[in-house]
Amino acid sequence: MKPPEPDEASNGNNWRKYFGFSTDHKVIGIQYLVTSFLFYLIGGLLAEGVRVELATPDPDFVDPQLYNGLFTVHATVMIFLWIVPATAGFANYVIPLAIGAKDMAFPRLNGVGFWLIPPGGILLLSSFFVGAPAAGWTSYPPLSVVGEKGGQLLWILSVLVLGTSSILGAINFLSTILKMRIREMELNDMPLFCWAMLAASALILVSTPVLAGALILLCFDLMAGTPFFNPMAGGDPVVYQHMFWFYSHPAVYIMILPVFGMISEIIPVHARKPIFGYQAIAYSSLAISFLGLIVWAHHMFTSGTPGWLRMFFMIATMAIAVPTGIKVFSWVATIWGGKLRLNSAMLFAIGFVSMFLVGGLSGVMLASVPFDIHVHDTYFIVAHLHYVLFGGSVFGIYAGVYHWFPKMTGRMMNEFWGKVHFFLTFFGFNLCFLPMHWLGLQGMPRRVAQYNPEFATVNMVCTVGSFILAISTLPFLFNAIWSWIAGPKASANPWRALTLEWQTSSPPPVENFLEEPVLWSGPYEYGIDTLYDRQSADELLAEVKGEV
Ligand code: HEM
Ligand SMILES: [Cu+2]
Repeated sequence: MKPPEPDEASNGNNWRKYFGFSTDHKVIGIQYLVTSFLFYLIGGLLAEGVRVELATPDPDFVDPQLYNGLFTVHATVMIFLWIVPATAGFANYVIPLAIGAKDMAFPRLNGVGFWLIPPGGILLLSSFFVGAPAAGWTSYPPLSVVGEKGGQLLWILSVLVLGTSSILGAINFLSTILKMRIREMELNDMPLFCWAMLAASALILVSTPVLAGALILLCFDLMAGTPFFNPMAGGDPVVYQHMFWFYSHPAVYIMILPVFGMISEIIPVHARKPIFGYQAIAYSSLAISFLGLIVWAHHMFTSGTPGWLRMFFMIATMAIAVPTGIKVFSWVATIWGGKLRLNSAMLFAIGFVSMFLVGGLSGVMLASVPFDIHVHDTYFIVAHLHYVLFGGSVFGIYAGVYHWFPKMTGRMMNEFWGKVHFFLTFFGFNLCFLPMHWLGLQGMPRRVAQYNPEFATVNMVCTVGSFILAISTLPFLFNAIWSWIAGPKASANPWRALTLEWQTSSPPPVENFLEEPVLWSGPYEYGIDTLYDRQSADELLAEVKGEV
């Protein structure tokens, strides 16, 4: 049988369904992606506010209190309203298709998970009207319980709502991946994205409730004057730090593991080679997830943590470099000698590997106690975290958009503008964040609106870089909107990929597959039979379905 025509497949495909409560994982996936991208634009505007302030050494653009609000809300938006929901969007869209399922295990819960995001975002942003939270995205007491109450309360409520959404998503991903695969697909036949989401979801389930606990106690301290964390009333702020980082260190893996998974899907397809070290990549996700739970106090080397404990956390942190290095090595080995298509998806994937590597290396430096004490709370930290979160997660998310856009919309994106987007982003990102390493080593403190004039020139360079970054978003935005409306039609399998989402039409029909998908090969057996590799997408599909 012919694969279904996209039009017939996307029956009832009107734009209104994206604005209502849906139980279709594909609609929900796109809802997550579009919503989180809108929040990314807002978080980016706030970041530009921060960078304009820092363009000159004096606190002259906004008042310092508002500056604190800008970087606090910027960071909170980027983490809880952009990266976490954007990766949930990809997982939602891709995973049921890639395991041959009709939908997620709990479709209604899935809809609820998404619909918690907009109210969470509105709560957070409305804090600007009542005195924005100003204690940083970490909200350490006592700072967070002695300032303006309204904004801080909204911050706590918002993060609680967004954390709940993330937990609901995790329950769904675990159940879907473990229970909904087509019969022939064993765990070791799963696409690596599924392994990564297993590991990330387990982390979410174990760590997010601890954050919720910490925030509820913080809320009591703030509103009712209880003394859990407030030292002025006899509480212990270090306990808050432990509880906060017990979530927030794993959070960096919650943000990066899904992207690791996406990159493991994208690289072999566009390098036309089998993935190097399937099992090593799969199990290293689990190892990262386990180790990620026992390193949180590397954020607290300067919080009076005893020496022997610092030693433990230093060694455990450095150990994470092993499973992470295994992944980086495997991606490079997959690219090595491949028949590369340097399209936008692949460029962003390679950009991801190289930029994440820089962030990973500065991470290993920070794991070392003496070095961390030296650069604690300086711009070195800001440089490090942006190489991981932006050079890592954001580059990976863009790679994912270019790769799965044809599947999601039935249209191809424009390659020329995709490349313009990549090179502007790559250049702007490095111009903005690379010099911050040096600023940090020279001692420029983070989270302060005013700085020593000797840093003025370098800060101006960072600010110019941030403008280029902001501009780099425009070609992407126009490309995505224009291609969605009027891009060339995409076939079912434009990249000639082997995972199951490419066996159905683009976009897929309501229940994903008109006939049971066939597990025709392992997920990454590219380039093994060269004749097979030269076939067109339709020939391939026909052959698989036994029609030649
Ligand atoms: C996805 C993208 C981004 C993420 C996930 C992100 C995340 C963060 C986080 C978590 C912080 C908090 C650091 C702290 O603990 O104080 C932060 C601070 C900051 N971000 Fe971003 N950011 C992103 C994009 C950007 C962009 C595009 C810019 C510049 C245009 C930017 C500029 C800054 C600056 C300057 C600070 C430091 C504020 C300060 O400590 O004084 N960020 N960001
Ligand atoms: Cu950490």
